[in-house]
Amino acid sequence: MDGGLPSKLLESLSDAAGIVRRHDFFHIYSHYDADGLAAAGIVAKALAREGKELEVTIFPTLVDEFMKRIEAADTDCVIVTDLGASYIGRFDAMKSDVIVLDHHTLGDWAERVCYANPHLYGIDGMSSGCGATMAFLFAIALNEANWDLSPVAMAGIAGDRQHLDGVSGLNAYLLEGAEKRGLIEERPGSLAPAGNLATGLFVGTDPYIRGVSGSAEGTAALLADAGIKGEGTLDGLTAEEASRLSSLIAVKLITQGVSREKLEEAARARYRLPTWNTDAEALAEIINACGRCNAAGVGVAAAMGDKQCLATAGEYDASSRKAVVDAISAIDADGLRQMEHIQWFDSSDSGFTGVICGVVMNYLGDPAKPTVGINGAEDTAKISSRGTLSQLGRGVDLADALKRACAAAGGEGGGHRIAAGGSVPKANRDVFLGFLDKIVGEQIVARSPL
Ligand SMILES: [Mn+2]
Repeated sequence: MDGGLPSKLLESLSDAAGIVRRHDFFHIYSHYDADGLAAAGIVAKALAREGKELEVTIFPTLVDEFMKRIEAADTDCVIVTDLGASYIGRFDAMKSDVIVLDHHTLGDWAERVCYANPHLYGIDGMSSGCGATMAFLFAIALNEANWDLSPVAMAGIAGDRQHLDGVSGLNAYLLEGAEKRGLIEERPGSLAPAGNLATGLFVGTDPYIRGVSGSAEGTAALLADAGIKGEGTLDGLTAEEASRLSSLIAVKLITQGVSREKLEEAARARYRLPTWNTDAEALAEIINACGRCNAAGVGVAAAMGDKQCLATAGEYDASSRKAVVDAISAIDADGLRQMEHIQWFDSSDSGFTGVICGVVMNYLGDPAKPTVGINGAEDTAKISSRGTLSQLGRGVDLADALKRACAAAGGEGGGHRIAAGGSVPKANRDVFLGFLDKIVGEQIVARSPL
């Protein structure tokens, strides 16, 4: 590996490779989103290539109950990806060798654990290095031949939305090396969806186009307005057709109040993965669908390149995309509740809370307030929240707000400043919302000039 990476990171990665060589069996723990499943797939593939045996366990988030399971498992070596930053002290106290490859906000410093996290080197783990990036860097430290896993890591990057503002930091190191090897190709962006246009517009939610997304009539009308007939794909359009379609979508998004910042982001560059015959966002989508459909194992196997699991993952994706677009249309109709500093919706019937939360924040909600989704289908309500960069600029920190509001309501929470989650007893939902509204209000006041 060259000198493009921080020396402290290189040191940890080489320690990790050393630890791997000392053991034959590994237990990998990871997170159930696209980034976490991609990270687990990358580590599993790299270990399998070394002839190692392994087991993978996926958690929706790392909470005390799951931490106790990791502590109780009798394994010589534990590898934790896309999780763990807030439990470093507990990992340190374990008898097994532990490798943590995370990118979440720092908690304790590691004394004994082999720990790699972009934040440790002054690199922003929210934008410039994700769980899959760290897993990939670990994989190439183990063996340079693992560069072919970079497309999976790019899917993890896309899954954690770290490509939106241009690829930077550790992700740029990955992209540059992968482009050189012909494994990832950057393509110019468009507001029109990849693949079949009619299907993509109908089930697409990024961007969510009011009156088009989720509506067969709306989709047909938009394509007719753009003068596009039949089963077109973006690649098959003339330059004039493509630009007419993109402009019509832009007008609709501006009319529904989408910010210029968001519009530019929606027309972001795409990353084609030739060895996977898809693009990074599409691969992230189908891996993510597995986590959401309680089939995390399929997601890990798909990330490892298993053809049959990739096909199954594609089916999960198609059905979940329809459910998501329907749920968002319902929230758009009258499902978004406004509080003073936050806005929230109930997703107990639909699930998909995190995904919906992102779409509502970006395309439908009040851009000034963080969006919160609450799934109260079970006794423990699961919470997702999303903010925007401009909210962060005004002092909003959802990692801190969720951590404190969940704790105050008898639960646990945390994550990133711009996107955080947690859980509370369902009966305490309104208590939680009250605390969260107050905390976010205080964060904004604390930042405001006197
Ligand atoms: Mn992640």
